[in-house]
Amino acid sequence: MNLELPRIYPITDARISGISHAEQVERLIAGGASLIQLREKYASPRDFYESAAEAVEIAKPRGARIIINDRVDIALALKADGVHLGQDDMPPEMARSILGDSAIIGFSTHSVEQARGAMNLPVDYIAYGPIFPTQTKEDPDEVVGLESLCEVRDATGDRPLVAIGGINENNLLSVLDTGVDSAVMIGALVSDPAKIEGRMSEFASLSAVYR
Ligand code: TZP
Ligand code: MG
Repeated sequence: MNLELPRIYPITDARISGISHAEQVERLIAGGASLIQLREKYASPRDFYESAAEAVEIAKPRGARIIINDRVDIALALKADGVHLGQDDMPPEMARSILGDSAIIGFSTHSVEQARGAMNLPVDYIAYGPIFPTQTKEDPDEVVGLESLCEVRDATGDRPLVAIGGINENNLLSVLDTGVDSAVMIGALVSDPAKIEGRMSEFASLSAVYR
């Protein structure tokens, strides 16, 4: 469990961007992304499997890693690099036993208590949020804020920690200042499909000072 995370961790969203996961992955990689999560809350498992397969095809030869949101079965079938699980998804211990030691497993937490609890789980990184209000997630948990993020940073030691929720060009540096390993972004990166590559590369250079 010694995962090196890039400072910017994009997640795809086919609804917000209006383009496929594969197209988003292509543009994000062109802008410098090296780790991308595919998140699909509306398509059927079959459609998600098919669109994720296309995205993995794009990412593999370009050396970018793909994490599948929610679906351990799809991650396994596609030999994706890992899975991202929430509090109500399959337990991380079970995902670990299915996917093996080399898979990246990420786990969402929404309170200091949950983040502390995640330290006892076989997960490669802990996600914490929403840090700021977000329009992207339906029925989001309560906003946790930057102060609480600092508390979670202290509580998680050297376990990789990523921040999520409402992160954009105006608050990115304040998030990275807390010492988190990555800022996860959806809307700020993919909501205008014509700007995905440019925004990814802009955020990557803005965050380069934290390397
Ligand atoms: N989990 C907590 S907030 C969130 C998720 C999936 C949505 C983040 O999207 P955005 O557009 O970066 O606020
Ligand atoms: Mg989930």
